[in-house]
Amino acid sequence: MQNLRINEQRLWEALMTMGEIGATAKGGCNRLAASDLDKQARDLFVAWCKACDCTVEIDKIGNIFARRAGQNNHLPAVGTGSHLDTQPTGGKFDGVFGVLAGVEVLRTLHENQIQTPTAMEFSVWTNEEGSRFQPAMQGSGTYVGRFDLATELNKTDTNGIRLGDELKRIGYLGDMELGSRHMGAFFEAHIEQGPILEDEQKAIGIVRLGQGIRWYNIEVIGRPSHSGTTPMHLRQDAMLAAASIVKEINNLTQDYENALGTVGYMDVWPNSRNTIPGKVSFSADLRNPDAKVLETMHQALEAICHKVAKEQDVQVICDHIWYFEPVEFNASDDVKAATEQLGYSHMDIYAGAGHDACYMADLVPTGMIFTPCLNGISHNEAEYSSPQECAAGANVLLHTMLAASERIAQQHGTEHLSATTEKTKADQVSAGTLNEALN
Ligand code: HGY
Ligand code: MN
Ligand code: MN
Repeated sequence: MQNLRINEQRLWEALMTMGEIGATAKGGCNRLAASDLDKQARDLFVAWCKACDCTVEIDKIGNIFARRAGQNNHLPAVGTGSHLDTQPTGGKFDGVFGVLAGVEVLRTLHENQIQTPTAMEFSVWTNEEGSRFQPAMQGSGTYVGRFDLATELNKTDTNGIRLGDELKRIGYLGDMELGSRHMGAFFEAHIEQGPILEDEQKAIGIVRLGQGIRWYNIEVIGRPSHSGTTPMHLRQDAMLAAASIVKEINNLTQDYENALGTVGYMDVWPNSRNTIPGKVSFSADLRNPDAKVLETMHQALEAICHKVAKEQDVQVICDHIWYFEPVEFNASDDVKAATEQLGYSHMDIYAGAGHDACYMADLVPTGMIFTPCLNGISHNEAEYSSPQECAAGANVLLHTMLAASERIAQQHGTEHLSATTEKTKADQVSAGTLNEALN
């Protein structure tokens, strides 16, 4: 088993085939959550898994679970997975690499007819990106109980279309209960989406922590008025106020180590060049690996909104819609052991982006495997990871999952054994009973 390796070429072909679904002219992917393109990608994933004798189930928020049976299917399974939805100008690797590294692990086990001690589960999580519907990691967050199912299914996109209706339309509004998979460990492979592994020339990132995230919907309400007849001192200019807040968000990040602040979405009303904007709605994304610093940044943002409202005689509504608390991955050492066994260069790192594994860590021992990406670029059509880098990540995933499966079987075997040992002292339980109990 130590010499088992995934098939680099087959993984690359899978990535390029999946990348054709929603392909953009600049070589990226535009495959928004619960869109027809997302359906096509999901269907392809399901077909690939069924071709390797998996059973497939869909839960009530559209998460997909493909299960490959093991020797003892009563034991908790080892899971892996990521997401297939992309940013509007996304790449071929964000999320997709983690899903297809899982498929490549599946194919490697299948073609070598390896029966793993436990079942293995390969998953796709709904709307990890949080671009079309908010928040991010919506499917995994709802699965672990961080979000309310009905509330999330009622979320709408900017055209007022409901997530629940879209999942139904694309055939992925399942009936499986959330949180019901019997898993004992979860691992997610993902491109780093930053420059560190490339700069440090490391093949693998052992992800120790997922940083904290706070998202906001901010609405500035001024007074629409004629751009040619309204003196500057009489204006209630929603755009000027919004721009002041955007600039202040950038300034506040200078005050704290590792602080990040981004305004990525903005909607202007009435959006006419000769009318002073009456209303500007925009997003704010604050991040920090330290929960206390992120809380201080949150308070600073609220103070900025009050200050601008007062100084510029506008109304500012700052709606804090999502808080993701920094998370430590408690199965990172499994990833490190497999990486060292395989001889790949590696370093500890923390995740700047959110990931589905960040929520799975609520339920089971969880780890993440990072691979480098070219110039640290992501959420960009130029996103790129080489076949060799992808293969390294998938090999680490394969051996991390195999080791976890062995460990779970031993743990349970030991429990059974210790239980049986207790019983043997009392009533001579036979080996047959042990096998019966394990199977
Ligand atoms: O926002 C994030 O970090 C991720 O791309 N959903
Ligand atoms: Mn991602
Ligand atoms: Mn992303």
